[in-house]
Amino acid sequence: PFEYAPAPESRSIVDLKPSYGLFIDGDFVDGHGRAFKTISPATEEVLAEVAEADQADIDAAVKAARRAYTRVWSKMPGSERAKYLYRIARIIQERGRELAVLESLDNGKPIKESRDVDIPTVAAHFFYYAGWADKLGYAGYGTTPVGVAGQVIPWNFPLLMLAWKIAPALACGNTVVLKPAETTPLTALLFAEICQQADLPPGVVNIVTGAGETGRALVAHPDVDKVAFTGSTDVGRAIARAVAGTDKLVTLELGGKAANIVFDDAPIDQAVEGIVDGIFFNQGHVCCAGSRLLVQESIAEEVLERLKRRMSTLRMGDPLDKNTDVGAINSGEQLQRIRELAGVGDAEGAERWEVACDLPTKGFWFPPTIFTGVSQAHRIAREEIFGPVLSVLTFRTPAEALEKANNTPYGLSAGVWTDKGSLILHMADRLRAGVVWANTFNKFDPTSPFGGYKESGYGREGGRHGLASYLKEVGA
Ligand code: TXE
Repeated sequence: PFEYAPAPESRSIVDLKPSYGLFIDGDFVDGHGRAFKTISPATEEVLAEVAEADQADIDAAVKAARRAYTRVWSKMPGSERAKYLYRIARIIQERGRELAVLESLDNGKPIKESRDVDIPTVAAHFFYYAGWADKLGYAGYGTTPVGVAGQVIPWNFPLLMLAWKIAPALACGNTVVLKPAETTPLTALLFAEICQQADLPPGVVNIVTGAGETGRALVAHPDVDKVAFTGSTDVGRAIARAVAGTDKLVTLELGGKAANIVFDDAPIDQAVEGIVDGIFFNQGHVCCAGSRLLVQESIAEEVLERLKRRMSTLRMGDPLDKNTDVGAINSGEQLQRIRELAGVGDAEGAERWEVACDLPTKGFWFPPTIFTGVSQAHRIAREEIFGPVLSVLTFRTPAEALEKANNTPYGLSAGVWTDKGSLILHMADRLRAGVVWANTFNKFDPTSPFGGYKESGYGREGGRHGLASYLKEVGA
């Protein structure tokens, strides 16, 4: 049976306080809303109590951000801003283990992912955008920052989504008010401490915790010039409606239903690794997850057999155990959503196969699962499950693969596995997805833009293109 064995030696490097305030104007202050608890999804243990920002708190945070923008940050030479960003990047590296443990505790993701993927990529974003801060005249997007950015992020990559939002905003001379997701506020609050440690001028970064109401107040605030959101398509739509008719700039990074397309000449073992990584990395809580496997009919049986064998070796359990491959589902609500959609898969006649393992009685868990016999009409082939659930479809020709891959309201990412370079180019040209990976999946780099087509949102984050979201034409 599954035994949950805490790893006290890792846990002890995190200095958890019983309660946390809001980070406004360089200081931690009490919130006026009702404090809420954040728990470890692996054990349901309460980690800390966190303040909720109400309208008055949002007003104070936006005011502080405006003051810092006008008086300090936008006036500072880019080379000076760069120094702060480099300093933040270095502190993130120095405190990397602490950040990784806190991320895994609050989010439920395996420590080897937070330690080896999330935190290094967070640091890389600050290093990368620090390098842009004094070169923006060359970016080709005009040279003026936008002003105060209101940023709302989700719980799947709490610190990485923060870095995607804050690093480019600050490099360009904007100030920010950021709201982390209500289930994962702790690393954003530790980041606030890091801003203090880096002597970042007060008000340049403000962190307001709370749920949807807090987010709604932030994006609607009249003195917020730019809204950046990552989260569900429904909330993205609500935000687009809320800012319609204002002159706020908006970028939205929403859901996905990516196709991972495997042709019969693909290196199969490599493809199987990519399929596993594509859907089980971060428990499938990934907007660009390869949640639809499109496999060429002639090799489908062999791929599925090898895939099941490989899935059986995945270790699920304590997020702080370094051997864990699959951690906990982030919340009870998300677990419920995954269960419901998987149940719809059963009801619609798809065949479920899951890794046999005893699930712990505490915490939120869902085993790595695949559905075969899936047709395009099935809801599990169309809707984002945002969990460790793969829907398998087959195809015969590249044209059929393209038709199926593009048959989705989303368009965030796709993967192509083949030995033929010409086929990769052919597919990449025709896939309606912001990112197309070839013979790999889920690779992120600060130099590369990321963003969606269709209902996956608009605007790009990362790379030179990510600067466009935080700069405007002079005089505009
Ligand atoms: O998202 P929400 P949830 C998808 C995924 C998941 C589903 C629901 O399919 O199952 O969304 O997740 C804040 N105005 N993705 O409910 O509600 C909220 O507090 C302003 C894909 O967690 O969109 C949080 O900080 N903000 C996705 C953030 O929005 C509001 C990542 C995201 O929460 C708000 C997450 C409002 N009216 C979920 N309502 C991706 N693209 O990676 C909520 N929020």
